[in-house]
Amino acid sequence: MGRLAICPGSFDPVTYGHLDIIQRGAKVFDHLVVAVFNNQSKSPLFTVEERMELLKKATADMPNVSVDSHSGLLVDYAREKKAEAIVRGLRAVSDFEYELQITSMNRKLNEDVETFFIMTNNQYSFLSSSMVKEVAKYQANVSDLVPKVVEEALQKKYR
Ligand code: COD
Repeated sequence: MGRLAICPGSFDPVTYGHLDIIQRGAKVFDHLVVAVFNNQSKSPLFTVEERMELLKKATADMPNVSVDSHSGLLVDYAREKKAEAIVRGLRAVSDFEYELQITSMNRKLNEDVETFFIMTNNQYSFLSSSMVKEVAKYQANVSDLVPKVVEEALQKKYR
């Protein structure tokens, strides 16, 4: 079966920043499961099903990547999947404290799963789903920031 890692997130919607992390994570692990969670502190634009659909299309050319969702705790999901690692991306310093909190909590809940961080590609260091949504809402061009399927889905939402 090989080494399995989970790349968790809200992915509301998936951006080129996420895809960069997913692609690089998939090079290191035998299998990478991208798992969509509902982050309680964010009110989502896309449903979990819509977010999964967009992720599936955006990762269709990555053979060792699959897409799933879970509504409970990340560490329980990791245990269930027998994952060895959680993969997260780091952008600016501002991400650090948040990630440190999540990682510390997750480690307290499940000592067996290790979290790995991948530094953002400079090109995407200021890219976030919330900024993409903000910009798309005012009909600005987001084609450099998200795949075509996501661009179209955003246009539909904000029409
Ligand atoms: N460049 C590099 N990395 C990026 C970029 C970019 N431009 N944009 C995003 N990323 C990274 C993020 O740093 C993150 O690692 C990943 O991509 C996903 O990002 P988001 O914003 O979609 O995901 P989050 O931060 O909302 O995900 C939060 C979780 C869903 C992981 C969290 O809420 C969670 O674990 N929920 C389940 C409940 C739980 O277990 N809670 C206890 C832990 S606190």
